[in-house]
Amino acid sequence: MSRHLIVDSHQAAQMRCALRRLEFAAVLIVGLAVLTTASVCPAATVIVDNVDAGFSVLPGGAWSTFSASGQYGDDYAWKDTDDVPAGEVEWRPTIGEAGYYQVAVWYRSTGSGRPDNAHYTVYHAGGTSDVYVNQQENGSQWVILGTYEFAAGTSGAVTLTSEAQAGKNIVADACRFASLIPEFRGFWADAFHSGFKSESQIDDMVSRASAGNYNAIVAEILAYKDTSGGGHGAYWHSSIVPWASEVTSGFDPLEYLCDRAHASGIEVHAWLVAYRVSTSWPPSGNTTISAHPEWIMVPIGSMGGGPATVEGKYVLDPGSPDVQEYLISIVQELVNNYEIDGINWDYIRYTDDNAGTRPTRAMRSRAWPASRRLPATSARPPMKGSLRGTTLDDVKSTNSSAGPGRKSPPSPAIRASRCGTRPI
Ligand SMILES: [Ca+2]
Repeated sequence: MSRHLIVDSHQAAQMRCALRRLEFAAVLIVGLAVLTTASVCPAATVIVDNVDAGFSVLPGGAWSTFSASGQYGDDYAWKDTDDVPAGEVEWRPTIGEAGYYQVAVWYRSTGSGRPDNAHYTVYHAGGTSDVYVNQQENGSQWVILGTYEFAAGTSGAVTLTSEAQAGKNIVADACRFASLIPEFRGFWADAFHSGFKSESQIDDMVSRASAGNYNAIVAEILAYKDTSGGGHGAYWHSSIVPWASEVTSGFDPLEYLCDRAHASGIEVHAWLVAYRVSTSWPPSGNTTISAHPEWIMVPIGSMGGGPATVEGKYVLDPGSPDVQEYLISIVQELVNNYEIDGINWDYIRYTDDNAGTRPTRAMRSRAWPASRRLPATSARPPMKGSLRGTTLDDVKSTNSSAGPGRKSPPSPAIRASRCGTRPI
């Protein structure tokens, strides 16, 4: 499965759901400050046992219960197929999210004592489906009735009638509804701790992710666009952003991470801090941004001067088309050369109410001294939409050009979530 996922805090709650369920405490998790939205995880699998509230004996003949090895849970219901009147039972799940579910039933088999034509009826979004099961075999395991679409809620159900092969005892035990909705069970591995700084760290992280049943790693391969400290710089062989200190000509963390994770069936999503550059000026190692101080967002009180920090950091101006093109070039480099499965934009917003430039050329021209103003009559392309939208457009049109030692580029199927900037 290959996809591109562009997210910010809106999807963090989904990740938190996965983290809660899987209790994988050893992973590196940051960005928890944005994990503030309470949410309810949709149940991926619903099992209704004969003792659960979703199980009921419908009007008609009564059913007995019995307990024996091979049952699901504490006991099971059963009925003589010769009983008059016949009886019927029902499993009615509470479906958390509409979609397709694989339906399976559990019964304890005693061989010839069971009917060979137990008649189940599945009530689903597309109507009803009758399924006959030979309860003389395949007992004490999930026996699949098929895959059906269900609406959210309690409109779906499975019933079983005791009308079956004569002289047998039919069993009604548990029924399972397993969602086929893809789950994103990811965690974030930040750039400021161990995790993907060496081959041994990556081996360990992927091993833990696999053991924890994760299917995605969101790795912060670009936290700062300079090299002034640990965790700063690109964690891949970039020709655009200076390399992090751990990156060498012989070790490409992103390439190795993609290799190892994909070998374990785990996706790799590139976590990029969108606009943050550095804590000092000029940004060490980044000659491109150093040459473009007009790309830097400044507090309103500092407009007309040189680069200034916003909340202690030099950050790019989200309203600048040059900035957008610079960031898009980074994404294109990643998509062209690595088998990443998604892009995770972080801090894709203005970080302060009192800083920035309005997204009009005229406003920027007034804000910057003449020596740094944008050309008033340049052939600059028109202001594009959000960085997210620009990313989608540009990455979709990116041509493949894998370099030596790199992976073939993925097919950039892209899914975007709600995210974006807020105006100043
Ligand atoms: Ca049971």
